[in-house]
Amino acid sequence: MAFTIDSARGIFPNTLAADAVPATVARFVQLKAEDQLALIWFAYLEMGKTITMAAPGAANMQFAENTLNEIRSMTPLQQSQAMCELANRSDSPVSRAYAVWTPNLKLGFWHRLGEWMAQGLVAPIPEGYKLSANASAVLVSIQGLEPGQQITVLRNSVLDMGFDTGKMGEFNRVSEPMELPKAERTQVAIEGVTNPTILAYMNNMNDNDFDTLITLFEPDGALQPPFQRPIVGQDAVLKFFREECQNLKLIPERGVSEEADGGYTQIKVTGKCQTPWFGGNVGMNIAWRFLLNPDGKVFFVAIDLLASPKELLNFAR
Ligand code: ECH
Ligand code: GLY
Ligand code: GLY
Ligand code: GLY
Repeated sequence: MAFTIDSARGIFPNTLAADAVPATVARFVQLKAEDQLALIWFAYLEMGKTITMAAPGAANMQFAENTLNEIRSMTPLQQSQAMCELANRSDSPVSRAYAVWTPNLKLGFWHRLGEWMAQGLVAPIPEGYKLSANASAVLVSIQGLEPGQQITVLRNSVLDMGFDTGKMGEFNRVSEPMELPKAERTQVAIEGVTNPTILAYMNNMNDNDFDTLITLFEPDGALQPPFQRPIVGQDAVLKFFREECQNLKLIPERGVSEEADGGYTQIKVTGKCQTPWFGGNVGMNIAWRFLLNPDGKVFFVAIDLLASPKELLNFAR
């Protein structure tokens, strides 16, 4: 075999990812729970001055409603405790419910709590709360990042919360309802890339047509999201698409395509990606590093959040 998943991960090795993101999250998770919650609260207030976050639709939040209402009916002290237990990844009922939610449900849950905190329905961060020196330093680091990296730090910090599913035995993941593929189909154009698999990848992702999208992958193909290990095999990748990729907007701009060993083709594309949470307010700078097998199927694709806009033009090998 010309490539393994592991060797495929090394294609286009000069691609510079935003390593400040995992570095900042690693510092964040070391902070005590009160500091974590207050830090995000301050970051969230500040972000709210310049960019708006879309509220998830009620239908999307239905599976988190019971837990949200439980929290709302608690005393303020219990509310603060429940939030600290989430940050501490403690074993509590709320922390267990949260653990099995897909990322958008987790984010939607905190979005609602944020609204309730602002309205005084849920215990706020105490007036005049003073961050520790470490927490202040982490906040300063976040403030220094570009918006696409800031929202990735926020997202990844929130996904780290809740009880560890690894300690739970069998469980069923709880996700938002699936939407139908879009009737209006996207047609991207990529400067320097005409490969039909790549164009179909972008278009089907944008159209939420995951059943078609997955047919572009070979059965053992893999997808590596930013700062994660590869997800391997059509079943697992399709599950990921359904749970985490609804309503994304991929805006590829340019790329290069070249032959690799064994009849494979390696293609790097750069451009932007928008999340439904922020729409056109935040464009993340992205690279897609594809390795296609001799039949033109995706053997591997890595999605990287780039270190800077300059990286959008980096096709050095
Ligand atoms: C409050 C205080 C108490 C504690 C907390 C609070 C609330 C915090 C809230 C945070 C909300 C954060 C949000 C962040 C959203 C980030 C979304 C991102 C999306 C990135 C997507 C990418 C997609 C890339 C991909 C591509 C592919 O080709 C394949 C698929 C895939 C304030 C109450 C916690 C409310 C909403 C960063 C990059 C391009 C890999 C997916
Ligand atoms: N060059 C980025 C990576 O291999 O992950
Ligand atoms: N508490 C360690 C740190 O935040 O760096
Ligand atoms: N508003 C973000 C979502 O689609 O859940």
